Amino acid sequence: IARTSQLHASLTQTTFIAVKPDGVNRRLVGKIIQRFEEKGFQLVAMKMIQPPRELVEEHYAEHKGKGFYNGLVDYLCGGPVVAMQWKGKGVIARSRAMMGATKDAAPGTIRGDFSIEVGRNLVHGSDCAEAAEREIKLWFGEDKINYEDACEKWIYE
Ligand code: IDP
Repeated sequence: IARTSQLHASLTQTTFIAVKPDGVNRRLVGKIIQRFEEKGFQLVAMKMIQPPRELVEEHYAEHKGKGFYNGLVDYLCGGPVVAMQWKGKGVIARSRAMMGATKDAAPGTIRGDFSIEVGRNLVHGSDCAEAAEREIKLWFGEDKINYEDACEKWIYE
C-alpha cells in the first residue's frame, strides 16, 4: 500500500532541468546533479539526448527573432543534453535560484561558479509552472517515475 505523502500536493512541484552541451563536455554533469540532490530535491526522470533542431526551436520558441536565437539553437544542438525532471517543494523557483541569473550569475550558483558567458551557461531550468509543464511534455511526454521518497520526513517538517 502506497504511503500517503506528508506533503500537501500543491506544495510539491516538478520542474524541467537540463544540463546543456557545454556542461556535458566540461564533465560537470555529476556536480550539477549533486547540487540538486544535496538540496533535497528528488530526481524523477533523466535521459541523455542529442536534441533534434525542431525540439530546441520549440523549446526556445519565445526567443525566436532575437539576435542570439540562431546561436542559441546551434549551442543546444551542438552536443548531448542531459534532460531531467526534479520534484520537491518550491522546486521551480528554488532551482532557478540555485542555477543563478541569466546575466552575471552570483558566485555560489551553478552558473556563477562554473560559467562566464551567457551563451555558455551550462544549465536550463523552467521559469514558472506553465513553462515546467510545457517543457516536461516537450522533452519527456509522460515519462517519469513516481517513487516513494524515503528521505521525505527528514527533508520536510
Ligand atoms: P534563462 O535560461 O536564464 O531562463 P532566458 O532569457 O530564457 O534565460 O534565455 C534562454 C537562454 O538563451 C539562456 O540560458 C542563454 O543560454 C541564452 N541567452 C539569453 N540571452 C542571451 C544573450 O544575450 N546572448 C547569448 N545567449 C543568450
